[in-house]
Amino acid sequence: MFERLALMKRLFAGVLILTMLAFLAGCGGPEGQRGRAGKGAGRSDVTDAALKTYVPPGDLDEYYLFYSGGHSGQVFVAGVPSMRHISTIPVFSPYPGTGYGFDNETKEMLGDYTWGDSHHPGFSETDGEYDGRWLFINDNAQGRIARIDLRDFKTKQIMTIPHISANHGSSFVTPNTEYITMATRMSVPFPEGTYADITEYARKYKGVIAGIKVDPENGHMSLAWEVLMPPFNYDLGDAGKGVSDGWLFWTCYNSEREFIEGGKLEVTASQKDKDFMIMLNWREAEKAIAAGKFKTYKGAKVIDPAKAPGVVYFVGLAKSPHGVDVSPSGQWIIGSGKLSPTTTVFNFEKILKAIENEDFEDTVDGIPVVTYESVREAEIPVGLGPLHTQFDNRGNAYTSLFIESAIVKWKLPPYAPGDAADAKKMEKYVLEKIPVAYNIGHLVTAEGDSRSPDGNYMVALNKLSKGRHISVGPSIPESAQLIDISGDKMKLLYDAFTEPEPHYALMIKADKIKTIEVYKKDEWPANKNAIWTPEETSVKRNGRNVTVKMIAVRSFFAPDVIRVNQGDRVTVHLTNIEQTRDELHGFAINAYNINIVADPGETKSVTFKANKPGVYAFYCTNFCSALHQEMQGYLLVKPKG
Ligand code: K7E
Ligand code: CUA
Repeated sequence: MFERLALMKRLFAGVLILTMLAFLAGCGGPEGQRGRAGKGAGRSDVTDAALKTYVPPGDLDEYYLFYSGGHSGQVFVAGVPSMRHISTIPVFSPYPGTGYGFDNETKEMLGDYTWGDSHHPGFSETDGEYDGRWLFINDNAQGRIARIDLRDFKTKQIMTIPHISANHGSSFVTPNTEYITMATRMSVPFPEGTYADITEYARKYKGVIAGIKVDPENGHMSLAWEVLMPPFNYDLGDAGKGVSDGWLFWTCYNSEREFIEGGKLEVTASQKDKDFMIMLNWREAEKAIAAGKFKTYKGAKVIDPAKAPGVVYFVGLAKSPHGVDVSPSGQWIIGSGKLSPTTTVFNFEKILKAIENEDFEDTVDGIPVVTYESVREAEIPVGLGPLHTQFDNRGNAYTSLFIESAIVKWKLPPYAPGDAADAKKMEKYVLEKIPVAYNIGHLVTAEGDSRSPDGNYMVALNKLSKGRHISVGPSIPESAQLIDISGDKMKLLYDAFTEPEPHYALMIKADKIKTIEVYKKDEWPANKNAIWTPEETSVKRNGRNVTVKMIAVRSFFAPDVIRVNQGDRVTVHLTNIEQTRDELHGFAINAYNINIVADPGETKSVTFKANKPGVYAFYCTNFCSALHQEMQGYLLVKPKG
């Protein structure tokens, strides 16, 4: 009944919009605009697109889109199909809007860094399906990985491990969240902190790939093992599923293993016709650890693959590989080389057979290279600059083409006998292309990394978007284009714009995420500094340390005056005792660079040195009631002597 009502509302709104659009088209409004901005860039039928993306006021989106914020260090949340930005989750960078990076806990999580470069979000999974519990995201700059709790959309853990320089091949999740990945993008001398001149690159520099164990109860991440790898650049990854469950995959470039000073890596790393795809058997890695086949460096258990056969294999992949993506069944592993006009489909069953038969064409640093011809299913002539691949529920793959500025849809195997051997015959499996605006990096389909993609929506994440919006100067926001993939033809529905700079994104059905409304006094793990009544508030001195237990509730702080002496070390534990959704209170002390926010039922702590004498006002930063302006108090810092 409720659904029918919503549908009728939606239909009515649709008709209204159609009428409006017909009217506007007549006066040349959006039509003229569209012609100007959209030339050759995938115009779609406007009315159809409007109907498919219009979410009437009060209605809800069907999907969450979580996209990485690149070097903003954040994760952005939007709704699909509306593409409306709903929320920003700060992860690797302070965010005054939520007080993130100002309170003691988040400050400690950020450590010495004030930024990160978030690239690849990964959902926790159960049986290969997104389970809506946690979102993991990597930092490509400081070699870190973070976990966001999807009950409250907050970052709960940021982990650094030794030896990983620039964690790009991350954070890819195994089908039951046993592991998430980390990998070195820019090889450095091993172990971490070692000095070796760049001329010793080939010998002394190393890459590391790592398995991060996830506690199934609380999501806590810990380092399980690392594997020492040749000094290549480890790029993208994915986790096996179905037949390839138990395996992890990465691409790499610069298998030339050189960094020539002044030699331009773009040239030197593109000498060879093929680089590699890495295949790691994580159950074998576990066995190697159990059998003691590792050495400990700075607390990390590091496996040398030459001494632990069966853990890692290579297979050739053309040329300057970037994306590797595992199909929903797990049988097809798709590798794309940026400089190759084809994308390669490997057959995982053939890979297993080749490994079993020791069908190897080479060995690199003790790592067997599986014979390419034995395991390649087909090369698909997709077009120029293939990067990343996603999937639908009808046996199709979608590959982003950076150079062509398009998405190509093609058919996954099986192919007719004999076709794969003949490049000409493979052309018929390339079904369709849609131009995007412009120069796409990643793309994402609804639940596209799970065992059962939904096959309805796809988002193109474009790099050099060249406008298509009112101008904001020389720096143009990235664009995210929503594309309908439910029919025979891909249809562009909507252009959205984002802060810098989404790399990958993930789309999950909205009803899979079960958020809390408030931190319930009795249900949420209690903070040891929480208090719930005015009677429990206190200001206590212990030598030069002053501890304040404070409450915030509409519309006052208690205590509202804090007296300290210049030079005291002051800690304020602030509990927002509200149990009503969205009743947030902030706590900012002027001139002390303090700005924390407590959600309903939450306790936040902040410690600072009261080094400036004088009187400083504090106030609530979040508008909380008609008397929000009155929610204020004073910090009195008595001068020395
Ligand atoms: Cu292609 Cu960092 Cu995933 Cu950017 S990466 S596009
Ligand atoms: Cu509390 Cu404004």
